[in-house]
Amino acid sequence: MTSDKNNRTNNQKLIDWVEEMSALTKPDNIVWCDGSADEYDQLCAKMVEAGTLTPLNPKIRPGSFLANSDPDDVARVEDRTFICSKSEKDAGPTNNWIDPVKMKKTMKELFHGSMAGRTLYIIPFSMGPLGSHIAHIGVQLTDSPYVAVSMRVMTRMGQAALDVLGSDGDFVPCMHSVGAPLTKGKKDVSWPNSKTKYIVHYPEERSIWSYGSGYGGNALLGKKCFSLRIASVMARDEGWLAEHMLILGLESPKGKKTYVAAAFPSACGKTNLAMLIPPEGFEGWKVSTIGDDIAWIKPGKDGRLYAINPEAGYFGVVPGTSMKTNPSAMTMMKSNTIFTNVALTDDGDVWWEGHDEKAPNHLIDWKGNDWTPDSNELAAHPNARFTCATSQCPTVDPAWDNPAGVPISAFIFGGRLSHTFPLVYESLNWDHGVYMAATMGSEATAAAVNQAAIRRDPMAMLPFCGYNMADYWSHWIRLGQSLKHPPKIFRVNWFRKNNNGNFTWPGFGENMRVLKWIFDRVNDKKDAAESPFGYMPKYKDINWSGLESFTSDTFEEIMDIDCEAGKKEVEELKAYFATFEDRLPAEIENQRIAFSKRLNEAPEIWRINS
Ligand code: O2Y
Ligand code: MN
Repeated sequence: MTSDKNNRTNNQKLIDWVEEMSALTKPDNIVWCDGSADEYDQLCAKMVEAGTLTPLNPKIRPGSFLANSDPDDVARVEDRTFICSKSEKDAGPTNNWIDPVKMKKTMKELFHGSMAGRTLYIIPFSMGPLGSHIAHIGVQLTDSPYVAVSMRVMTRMGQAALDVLGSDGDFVPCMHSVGAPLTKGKKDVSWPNSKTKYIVHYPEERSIWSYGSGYGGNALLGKKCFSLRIASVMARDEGWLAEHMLILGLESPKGKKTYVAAAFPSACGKTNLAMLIPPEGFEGWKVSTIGDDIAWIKPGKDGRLYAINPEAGYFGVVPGTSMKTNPSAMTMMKSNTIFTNVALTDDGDVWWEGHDEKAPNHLIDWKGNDWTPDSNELAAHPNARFTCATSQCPTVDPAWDNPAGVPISAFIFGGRLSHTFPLVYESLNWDHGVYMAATMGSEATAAAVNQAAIRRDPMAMLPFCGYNMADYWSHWIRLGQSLKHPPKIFRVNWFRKNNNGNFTWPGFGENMRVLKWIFDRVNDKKDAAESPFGYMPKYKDINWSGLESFTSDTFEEIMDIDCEAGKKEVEELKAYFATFEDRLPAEIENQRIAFSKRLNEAPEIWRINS
């Protein structure tokens, strides 16, 4: 075993941990990553040689690569993700739990010798601007060079993070192995991984052990594992919020700037909303991007909440991205981008379903096979991704790297619901807003027909909350009640369908019209109607300039409330809440009862225009 430059830090906890983990995993080499451009280039060159990366045509996509993963390693593995708190009840009914002592034994057996024949990369990183009081340090150990280069894009990685850590700073240890030891003389594969996969979190210890996968959220441990599952526990204990939220800035033509944070379930277009381009009718308005996936939010001395995006890059879904759906993302990925699991064109560029250009006559698909438009297979995997630095985002907000964070004036929660739920509504108060967020969800895609059951995804945190979901609701309630200036809370639903089964709302850039009403509400314009769901805009309260074809009658289709359907929702929630037993906060059940009362007192159909 060779080891280089392990004098980069005098943090004894880190040195001891690296020693212990390298003794366990037995790598051939150890590399302390410095985060430099040279190191990145060398690792990419090594992966090109190994067949993991294909360089793209430098005339079309300078500095860019294509990676094709193993077809069995293409997404987060929720059924293999565990929250190993000491007590099962602390993980709650929505998480997989195994006793932490038992799980540690399993992990140690799996990691024993797992890096033989490979290099162990030590990756110090900061989640959040270096030195920010909202940021935290992690260190990932991994035997995957793909993870090492991805972490350089997605985090502030390398020597600068070690400098912030100092000699006695604390860090979250993130242990990762693809679980494919290389025996001497055996030829490596381009995407090593193991059929056995475990993504394990120890909330009390604040540590992560991930085994067997080299893909995305399973392997880039700063993202979902640290910034959401472990950070949500840190946030509960320390009085802040770690959320699955984009953060965007809205600036009026008069220069008034307001920041909002928004949570949507995975694959509901968060990146598109975060980079929205205002449509015709919004001349002089600007939308700017702080982040597209995760927000760390802490109370400030002035009684407001301040948010940072802990990440420094995007790991965005590619299929469906086009100049129509997200021109900013298209611009962003023109250079210096790692694409994973998209198709390769004959001239060395990339292509995916939903691209502006129609499919070329020939491609190499994401599995490495010849592909033509007649093929029955998809050219790109539906969860194909681009990895790209935030600094390349054309709509990046000037404050994206500000250690102080940005003040949050509104939280927006959305799901994918074809009926009952209006385009937008605002909570009556903080507790009601927490109830609205706790009960959000989407219809299962396959069952997206009328009145299909809702798969609840509270605050879009179902796969990401590192502790009991009901305790998490209590934490939200307590935190909001302690704030002098809590943000207002909104629910949106871009997906309501009309009687013909078609989406009524055009979405994408037109969502600006809803954001503008939210901007007005938080900036003290009071125009709204009070419905059983909450405060709602009347037709006249929305700017329709540039979308005059959207009439007041069409607006009714997505704003009127069927109170009978609302009552069914209240009943469904009774059974759902019962699964949380004695951990359910009384405030949440009280909100359900109050909602039921409002529905009972309302007409069968509550009409926005009456
Ligand atoms: O499959 C993966 O590992 C990607 S999941 C992902 C990636 C970026 C942002 N959000 C998500 C998500 O699942 O919410
Ligand atoms: Mn996400």
